[in-house]
Amino acid sequence: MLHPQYYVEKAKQEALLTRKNVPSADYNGIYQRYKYPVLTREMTPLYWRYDLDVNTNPNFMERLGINATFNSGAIMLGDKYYLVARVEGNDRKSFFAVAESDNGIDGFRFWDYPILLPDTEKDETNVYDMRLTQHEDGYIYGVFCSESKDNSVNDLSAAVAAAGIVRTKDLKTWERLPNLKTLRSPQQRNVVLHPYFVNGKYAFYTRPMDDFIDTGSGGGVGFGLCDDITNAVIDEEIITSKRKYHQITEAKNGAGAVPIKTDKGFIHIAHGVRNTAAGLRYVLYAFATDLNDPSKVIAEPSGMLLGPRGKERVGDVSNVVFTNGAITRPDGKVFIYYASSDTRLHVATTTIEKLKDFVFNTPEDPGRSVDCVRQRSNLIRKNLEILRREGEIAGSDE
Ligand code: M1P
Repeated sequence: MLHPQYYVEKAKQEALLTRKNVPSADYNGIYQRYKYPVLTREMTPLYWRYDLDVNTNPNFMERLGINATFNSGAIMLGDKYYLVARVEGNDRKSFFAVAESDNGIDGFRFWDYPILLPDTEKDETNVYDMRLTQHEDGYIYGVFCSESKDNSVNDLSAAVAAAGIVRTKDLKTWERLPNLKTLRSPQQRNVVLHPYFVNGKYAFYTRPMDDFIDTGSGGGVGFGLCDDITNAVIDEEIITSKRKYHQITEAKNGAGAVPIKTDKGFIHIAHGVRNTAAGLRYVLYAFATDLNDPSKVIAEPSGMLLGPRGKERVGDVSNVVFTNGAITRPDGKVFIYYASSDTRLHVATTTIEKLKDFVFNTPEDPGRSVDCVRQRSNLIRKNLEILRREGEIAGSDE
């Protein structure tokens, strides 16, 4: 016999899991946001949270609550869409869990069990933000943040972030490899494995950091090569997409989704962070790197690609959007999975053609207000001429 409340909660959850997602009313021509999140904590199975035994849980209480489902790696295998989500328990520890959908915009259901990573890093306390790379060597790699307490200083909150590496062929059996070593950077987060060999080596986008939160002298998104992924060591990182004063990357930035290959270059969807009186504000931005030299930025459109809007602004860590996964379908449609405020996961859809148009045809940030006004005035002048010509407005120029 099950507790009567089980059936109430089950019905509520089933309504949520079977709800059709619909495009939101927002328009920008670049991507289509969707109205409902694709993953929320309420979508995690009841049997992850409740003890269903009426003898040991007569009040039908959540015993192991789930606080959030967010920053997901994403991959398409066959005709199914898979997310490897960051799931955070009420105990603040994150773990990974696979959710599967037939269409990528709704109907995501978690597999029965979360991923139990091989326990090879004994000091590791927390894991999060897995990027899934389908590498040309035949493996699917998961690169994630592996966080441990920093015992070298007398500070209870001090932590060390490193890049953990696992690999799989089916998202079910995971082989853990040693954490990435970057000889010149004491900490790493937001590390992404490039899907192709570069000069015969494995190539990683890194994020050199002096400290757990502050990137300090780290100049932006790094890039480094390593010979052997089973013992990955990078001795030199060069900076690709740079942090810039008074731009959206001023405080820090980090690689996000695995770069998307196009005929004009690799398109990257990353995050940029600025500091405000209300704390850090995270937005998504895009840039492109060269097909032959994926460390070289060849286009960087001005400003953000996607920022927190409406309800997305509020959550456990408010004013944040963050991505670590996108799926490119064979037909060129792109699904960008982004989390809002470290609380729930959303999808925005676009195409390779639109991303190319955005990245290569949007002007760069000129860096100063006066130049931004000139840039915008040129656009306005051109548009007013068009509107006059089309009879939308009357009068002559000036
Ligand atoms: O809280 C916002 C994000 O903060 C971190 O990103 P970064 O290393 O760039 O500061 C990550 O912990 C990420 O998970 C989180 O969403």
